[in-house]
This record gives sequence, structure tokens and C-alpha cells, in this order.
Amino acid sequence: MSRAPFEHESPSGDLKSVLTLEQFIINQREHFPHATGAFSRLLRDVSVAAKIINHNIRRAGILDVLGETGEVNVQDERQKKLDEIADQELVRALRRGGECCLIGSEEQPETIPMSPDAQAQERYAVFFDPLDGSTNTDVNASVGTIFSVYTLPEGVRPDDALEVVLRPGAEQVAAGYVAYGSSTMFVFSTGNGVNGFTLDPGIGEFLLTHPDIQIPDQPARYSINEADIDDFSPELRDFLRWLKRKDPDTGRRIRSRYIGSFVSDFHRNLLTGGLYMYPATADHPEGKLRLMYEANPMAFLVEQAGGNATDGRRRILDINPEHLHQRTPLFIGSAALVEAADAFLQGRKTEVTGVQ
Ligand code: P6P
Repeated sequence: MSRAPFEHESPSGDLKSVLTLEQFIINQREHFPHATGAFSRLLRDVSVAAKIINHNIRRAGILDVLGETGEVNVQDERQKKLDEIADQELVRALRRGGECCLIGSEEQPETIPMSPDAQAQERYAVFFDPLDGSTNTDVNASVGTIFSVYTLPEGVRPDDALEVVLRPGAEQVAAGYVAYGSSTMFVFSTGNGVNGFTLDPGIGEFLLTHPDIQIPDQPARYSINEADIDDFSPELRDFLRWLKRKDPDTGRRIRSRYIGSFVSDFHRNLLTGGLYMYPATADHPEGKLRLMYEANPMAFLVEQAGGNATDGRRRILDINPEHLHQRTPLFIGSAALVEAADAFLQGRKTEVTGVQ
């Protein structure tokens, strides 16, 4: 039985019937015939952490939470205070919620077992990047949180859980992100499409504002750090020249946008069409983005929205992970653009329309 939408007075004065995230998740339980409510409670736990992280971010300049902790994380990156806060809030919410048996975080060298029992009663493992793009926090630019959810077979011991759950992204049961931008949005999928919720700070609820998101085929923007262009392969440089050509029909060019936060660039491209690329570079020969808690969850979402995600050769969701912090080259966004990038990178550019 679906719950009635939440009646919400929008600024323009007309009533908008929108669902809260909690109501939506409960309604979604119809897609999980064996759902015990644990999965719904897990998603609620992540959304609670998102609200607390958002609260800290929105007051960062007021609270003493800008700047660095002085630590270097397992990624060999200087940790920001907000990285640490976001990581702590997600661990705290998932531990308090009691539905998660294992956590893998970008900020933690090893996984964190949640269940003290000999055999994990909880069935979910959650991997996350607590604060993606955190170098943006000190300059008031947008950042994000990314999460990925796997189930674990009954009775797996927490000590054995990682090797059991280190599985291709195609086996995720849910994935999502929080974009802390001009508004704060919670976007997720459980395999039945992608839905976006906007936080109404006045009532502390995420409200359904972007139902059934589909990435436009017609791309508006591309995102890549072209400072690394001398590291790019000739095939990738050839693709970028093709990508920037003037459309013979419209005379227009695709525009470049690179925010320095994968979540922000991904979110914009998801709504307006586009392509985000982080290829192998001299500094990141395996690529910079992490498979388990950046590439996999966003690949799950973009495929649910009709897009595509590869490492230039393979579907991201088919990659067999070998370790928790594994990196991968990433080409993700509108399907036709990802396919064109792959064709150029694999020497098949003559298959791409518009190739001179
Ligand atoms: P560069 C943030 O550290 C991140 O992982 C992504 O969010 C972002 O797109 C990228 O790195 C920026 O990296 O090398 O262009 O500064």
C-alpha cells in the first residue's frame, strides 16, 4: 500500500505533492518481496548521516572544521577536517542503525567490521567515499558523498566478509550519492531506476524532486582535467579533438565543465547529458577514481539512468575487484559518448559518426 505523498507548500505558493525519502523507500519495499525492513532502515541510516554532514558543511566557515587534520589518509592525500567528520558520521550512523555488518571507507586503510558476533547477523556491506572533492571545502565549492551497498550471505564471519563481498559492481543491491551543492540532493537506485531527493532544511526531510532520472543522449558538457593532456594517449587526444568539433548541423560545440568534485560533475552530466573522464595519467597510472566506492556506485546509477561506464575497454560493473582501494580509469555518462570514447581508445574510431 503506497503512502500518501507529503503535501508541501512550495515558495511559489502552489502545493506540490512530494514524497519524503522515507515514504519513498517504504513504497519501494514492494520491489523487495523478502524485505524485512532492514534494507529500508540501512538507507535511512545513510540519509541521517547525510543530513548531519550537510549541517557541518553549511556551517564550515563558522565552525572550526575547515582546513586539514594534519593527517595523510590511506590514499596518500592530505585529509581535510570535513573528510574526518563525514567519515565519522557515516560510521556512527551505520553502527547505531545496526543493519550493516561491514564498512569500507576511502578514509580507512582497512574495512571496519560492525558486528561483534562470531557470525554477521546483518546482511549489508557498505562502501563509501565520505566526502568526495574535499579540496573544494575551503573555497566554498561543491562536494559529495558516494555510497555502495552489497548483501552478504547469511553466516559470513566479519573477518571473512571482505573477501566474500569484494565482488563486481554488477552485484551491488543499491548505490547513491549526496551532492552538497546550491541545494543538497540525495540520489540513489536500488536497481529500479534512479530517483533524486532535495533536502528541505526547514523540515529536515529529503523530498522527491527528480523522479526516474534518465541521462539525456544529447550531451551538454564534458569533464576532464586537461592539465594532464601531455599524459594522455594519442587516441585520447584524438577523441578530445573530435569531442570539441563544431556540430555541422547546429554549429555549436559541447562545453567543458570540471568542478574538481566527481559527484558534482557526475550529477550535472546525469541531468543535462555529458561525459566525465579520468584516464590513466603519469601521477595515476591506474586512474585516480576508486573502483569500490566511486566508480562502481556511479556506474550502477548511470546504467540505471540509461548511460554507460567503462575503463576505456571494460564495463566498470564487470571488473573483478582485487583490493578495497583499487583505482580505475573512468569514462562515464551519456551512452553514445562513452561508446565513442571506447572506440577511439580501442583504435575503432572509424566506427564513430562524424569522424573525419
Ligand atoms: P584532479 C577528488 O579528489 C577526485 O577524486 C574527484 O572528485 C575529482 O573529479 C578529481 O579527484 C579531481 O582530480 O587530479 O583533476 O585534481
